[in-house]
Amino acid sequence: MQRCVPVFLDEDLVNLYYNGYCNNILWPLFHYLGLPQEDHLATTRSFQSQFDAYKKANQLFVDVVSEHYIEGDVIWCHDYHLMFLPKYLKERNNKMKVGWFLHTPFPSSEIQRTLPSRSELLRAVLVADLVGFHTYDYARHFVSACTRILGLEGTPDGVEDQGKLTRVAAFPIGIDPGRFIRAIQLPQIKEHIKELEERFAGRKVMLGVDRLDMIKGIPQKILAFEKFLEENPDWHDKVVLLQIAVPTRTDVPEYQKLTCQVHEIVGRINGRFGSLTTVPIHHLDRSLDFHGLCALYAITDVALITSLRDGMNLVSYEFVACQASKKGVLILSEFAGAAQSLGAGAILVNPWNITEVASSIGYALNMPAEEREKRHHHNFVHVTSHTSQEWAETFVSELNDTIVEAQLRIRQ
Ligand code: ADQ
Repeated sequence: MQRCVPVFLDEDLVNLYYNGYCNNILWPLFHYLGLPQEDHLATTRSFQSQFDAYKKANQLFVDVVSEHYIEGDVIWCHDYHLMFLPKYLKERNNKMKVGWFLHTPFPSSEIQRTLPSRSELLRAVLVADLVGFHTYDYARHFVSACTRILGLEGTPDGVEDQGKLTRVAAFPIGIDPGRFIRAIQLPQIKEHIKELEERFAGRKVMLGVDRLDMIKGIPQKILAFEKFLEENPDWHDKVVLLQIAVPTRTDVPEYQKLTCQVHEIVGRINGRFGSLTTVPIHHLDRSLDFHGLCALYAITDVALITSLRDGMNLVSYEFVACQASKKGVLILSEFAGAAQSLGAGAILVNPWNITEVASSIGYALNMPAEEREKRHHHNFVHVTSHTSQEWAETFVSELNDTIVEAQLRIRQ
């Protein structure tokens, strides 16, 4: 059976659709960073051509899906790149069962209102049978955008338009925890863990693992660590921050600027607080392989996740899965979707408040074992019982149920 089928887009379309509308407009907007603010007229013109390209690219996906569709199939559309898919699919064949899931936050309707194509996008998604988000808040924002912008009726189950209900609900994603738990038991990883522990002996290890994206709050995190070092000279050579940042969208000027900014801050802090033999921050601009990542998660005392906004944030889940023996502390942004599931076990912080993050670092590093164990237990139970498999099965089974219920309603 063919498991993956490509959709080919030419370079111009990739620029306008993927780099443009998806990543220059929707991504920042959905993360509360607003719309791009260039010269107004130029923006309007380029906005329209990017939006046209977005619709065209979505049509190309529909062509490929339709070619492979077999009656009875369930079609699950993912993310902000494909918001027109539900509409275009149903236009081709109204019998298709279509679900749409958003991996990013869905912002407050006040933010969504600023988007020039706001109504068209919402209407295109509403054609789906089931619309899913990571958290109840995002689902609520979507329903209120539909009521305020489109004037439709919100119900406890979703959005109603002339008797047709689109079900809207929260489906928090998870990870495959077994994969991480098994990995850290492998002899070669145990060996790697031992090497890392020797390498950082006598120091507490703090860890950040993020794509190098503005939403991940990396500069804010490093500035908070600097403030912690400033205020706690006793810790200077007793703690190290390992920040692993995978470069993304490296051809985009804003991302290049972010990389330079992070390098500059790291250089300054290492210059201020480092010695001839040690530095307080190890910053890597690259991704790690799975085993390397698991070993790092396992030796970490405090994970520091300070996203300014994040749909869920799976790094926090992966860290918890690898901490069965160490029981390290998770400092987590209250603006990550994961804060709603791991909030009782993590230390929640406002990533914009550098002073608060700095004092949370001190609290985490000094936390007594009993409290660490209690917090870890809470998170571990959640991560191991809310898996990616359960997430996918729940979404698909709800999609099937929603369609059966809709058919029953029509017959009544
Ligand atoms: P992302 O923004 O990519 O995903 P996240 O959920 O944290 O964010 O997942 C990142 C994945 O990449 C993790 O599996 C992590 O292990 C891996 N990764 C990150 N940095 C790495 C590194 N330096 N080396 C190796 N691997 C690295 C989007 C949304 C999130 C949402 C997910 C899933 O932005 O909010 O949680 O989708 O829905």
